[in-house]
Amino acid sequence: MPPLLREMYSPPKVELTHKAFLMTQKWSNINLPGALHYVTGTVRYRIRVFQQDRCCAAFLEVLSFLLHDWPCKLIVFVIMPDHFHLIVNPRDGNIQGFTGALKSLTARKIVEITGDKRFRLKEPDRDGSTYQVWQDSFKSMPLWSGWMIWQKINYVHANPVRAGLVRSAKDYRWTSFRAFYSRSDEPLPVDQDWWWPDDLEKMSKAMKELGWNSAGQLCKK
Ligand code: NI
Repeated sequence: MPPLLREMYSPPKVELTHKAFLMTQKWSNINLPGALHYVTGTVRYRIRVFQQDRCCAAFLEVLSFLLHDWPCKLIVFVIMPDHFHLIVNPRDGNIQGFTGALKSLTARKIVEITGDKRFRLKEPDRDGSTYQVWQDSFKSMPLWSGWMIWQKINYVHANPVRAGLVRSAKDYRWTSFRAFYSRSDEPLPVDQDWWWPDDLEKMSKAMKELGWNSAGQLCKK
């Protein structure tokens, strides 16, 4: 193939972003201000508390309350029987803080609602709490390219279908599918605009600090 023609062929962008994507798995749980964050939380012992609609409703009530106090874009969400997934973009980039607040506020509610003794701790925690609802592990992954973001949006919305809970993603009650595609307010509205004005600036600064180039790859020095 003549060199010019070869150049005209589009570079393997997907492969590049895929590499970048694999990197984020290695580099997960980092705060990357200015990026969207994919967050997963799992209930301790995988107790299926969210089979109860009132627990799902309480979770979203707390999330909506938190979003008032903590400026954060909500892109998509799903509440599964024993875990949740969210894509969010907190204005201050503090994903660990935001998720921590969400988990501790929802934990209190879930203990109140279920009264499930399996959440009780044998001894009070260092912070004095007497129960634990969520698994300790914190799982978050920064997303910055369109490819990564759409891959995760589809993954989040496909959760209930893959788990065999519904035939079609739109039929699951505790997901942002209808809010996302039909701008429904039920069960909770999502943000159409995913970004804060200074996100790009923040993200390139953060990437530079991590030694990444704009494709999200580690620069060789
Ligand atoms: Ni899942």
